[in-house]
Amino acid sequence: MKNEIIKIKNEILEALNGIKDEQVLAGIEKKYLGRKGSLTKILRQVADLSGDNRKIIGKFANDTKREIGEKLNELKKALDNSQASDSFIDVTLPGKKIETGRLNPVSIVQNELEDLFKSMGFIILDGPELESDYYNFEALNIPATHPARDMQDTFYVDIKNKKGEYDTVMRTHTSPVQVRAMQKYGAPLRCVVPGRVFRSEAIDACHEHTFDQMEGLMIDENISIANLIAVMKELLKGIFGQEVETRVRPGYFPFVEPGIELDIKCTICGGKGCPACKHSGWLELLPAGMVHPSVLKFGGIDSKIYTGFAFGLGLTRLAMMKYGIDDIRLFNSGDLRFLEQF
Ligand code: FA5
Repeated sequence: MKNEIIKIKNEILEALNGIKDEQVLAGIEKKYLGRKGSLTKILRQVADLSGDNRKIIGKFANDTKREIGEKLNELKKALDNSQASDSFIDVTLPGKKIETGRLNPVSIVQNELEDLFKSMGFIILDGPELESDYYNFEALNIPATHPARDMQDTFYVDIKNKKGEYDTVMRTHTSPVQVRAMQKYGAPLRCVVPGRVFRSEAIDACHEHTFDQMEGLMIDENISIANLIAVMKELLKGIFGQEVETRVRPGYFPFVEPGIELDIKCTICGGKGCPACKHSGWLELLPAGMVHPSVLKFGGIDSKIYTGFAFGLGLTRLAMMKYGIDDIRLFNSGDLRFLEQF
């Protein structure tokens, strides 16, 4: 019987060798030490032995059982510990940084303005960047021979019309959407039109060839310049959240009468003069005026009943002034060191 006990002990020790799984361990325990286990069965048989044999074999069997029990407990603890260390989470470690995209500062001010104008009952419209000469100039009271065309030199596109003329341009401003909107919606009308515009321009700290504007248009009965001034004030208050120093002077645009220019005191230099404001202390930001009757006519609106105002906000320059960006070229640079700051 002693030999049989030794054989089972060796069998158990061999089965436990290199064990890594708690369930396998439980299976071995059951197989040998369970109620019907092989070691348990032998231990039961010890009771049938007689005299000294029973004493000696009994002691040997009990020692073996204790030894195996201790070994099993040791292994259980080791397995528990290794599993605990595998699933341990150190909550004091810094988290993994999740990279998120960011909005360009122009998009940020655009979104803020869209919300503001929506709250005043304006709709948000879009227009084509590749525009016809008709909407970009003609319908805005700027015929082909008009000297005002020189104010906005653009990129003409190599597409000819049926008469063999080049009549497609990259739009120089968002104003072409004025007549498009009038033709589509009629009067009364309140809309703003954010978008990209293009000019063949000498580039410097405040002039880009590709920049953003936001057109504003309000047409109704009895609209006056007082309505325009009120909306301009709301616009600046909404973006800057405080009074900013501005000046208004007369401005000439063939599609408004009268026309005004609203300039903002340069927030970069505080009005002392710097490259961002062409050393003048002021930046042209928001030209505007009362819609010219001829433009209303192009839009199919009766100028005897309706009047309206329009403005053409320089959105990129507004973002410069709001965030203290001293060079407009940064916006299109694609430089992440700049873009990641917003
Ligand atoms: C216009 O584009 C007119 N369409 C604005 C308008 C609309 C007047 C409705 C009256 C009624 P202007 O060329 O001044 O106007 O441009 C408007 C604004 O765009 C400027 O005040 C300025 O803030 C911005 N802007 C003009 N040129 C550039 C440029 N090259 N780079 C960056 N911003 C510019």
